Amino acid sequence: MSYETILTETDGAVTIITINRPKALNALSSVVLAELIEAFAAYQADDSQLCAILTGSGDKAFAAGADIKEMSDKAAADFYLEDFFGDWTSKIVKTTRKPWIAAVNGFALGGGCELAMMADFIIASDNAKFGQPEIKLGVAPGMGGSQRLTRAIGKSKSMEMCLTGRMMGAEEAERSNLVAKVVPHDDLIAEAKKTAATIAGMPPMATIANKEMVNSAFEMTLDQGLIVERRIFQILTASEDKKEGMEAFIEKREGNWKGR
Ligand code: CO8
Repeated sequence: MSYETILTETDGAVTIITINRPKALNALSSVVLAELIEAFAAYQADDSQLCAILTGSGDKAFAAGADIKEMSDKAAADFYLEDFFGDWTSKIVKTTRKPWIAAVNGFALGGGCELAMMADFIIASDNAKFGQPEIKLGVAPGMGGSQRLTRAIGKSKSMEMCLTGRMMGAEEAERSNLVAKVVPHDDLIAEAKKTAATIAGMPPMATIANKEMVNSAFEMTLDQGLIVERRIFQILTASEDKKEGMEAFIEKREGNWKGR
């Protein structure tokens, strides 16, 4: 499959999707969104692919936000009637049940920060910079920044970030629980691939189940979430991979996963 604004490749069971508009600092246009929807659907549909990485091309940016040039002349009615950028959550986050990692290689601003936060977790290079600078454009986050950033780093820091539009460096982002880990810039993709390969080596059904459980913590009360967790655990005990995993442990060998 060939795309205009993204690149896709596979490395074993790991899919790598790269936003490829380096001259525009990988700004997120409607075309990028449409192509990412296709690429994530292809990843989800391919049983040989078990973890994905999303990154940006070039050394400077993961994505410097939604494409300001595309938005500048658009009327409010068009944003509303098209439900502009309404598909990120419904057609990527909700439909990608398999895991994916954002490998943030530079600026992740506005929609870029919001896109990184849609991933299951973020690995950042030491030159990554996160921010929600929309206020400086007379607007505000529109792809989940006010919600996901606040859940990730708490009200005080999120409010300060949104109200000042300042950027947060990688070290602060790790300290604030926005990112899972920070690695040297030149090692980013290798480290992300290593982590993705570890995940891809896990029993695939258990991987989806673990993701579903953690995500339910954001949607439910503690009591509801604990029930979801227990029920999914109980369902997994009926899987062939549970039998294999426990036998493999006892026999001191690696598991040979069936994915069911
Ligand atoms: N959109 C379009 N083009 C961009 C964007 C962007 N977000 N960011 C950078 N570019 C382009 C620049 O225009 C420039 O292009 P050209 O060479 O043709 O002039 C090229 O990328 C390089 O950028 P700079 O020369 O500015 O590079 P610098 O190193 O000087 O600065 C910065 C880098 C600090 C990242 C700077 O480019 C910048 O501030 N960019 C904009 C960041 C921003 O404001 N992002 C938020 C955008 S709004 C948003 O994301 C809203 C999301 C929600 C929408 C949902 C609607 C419902």
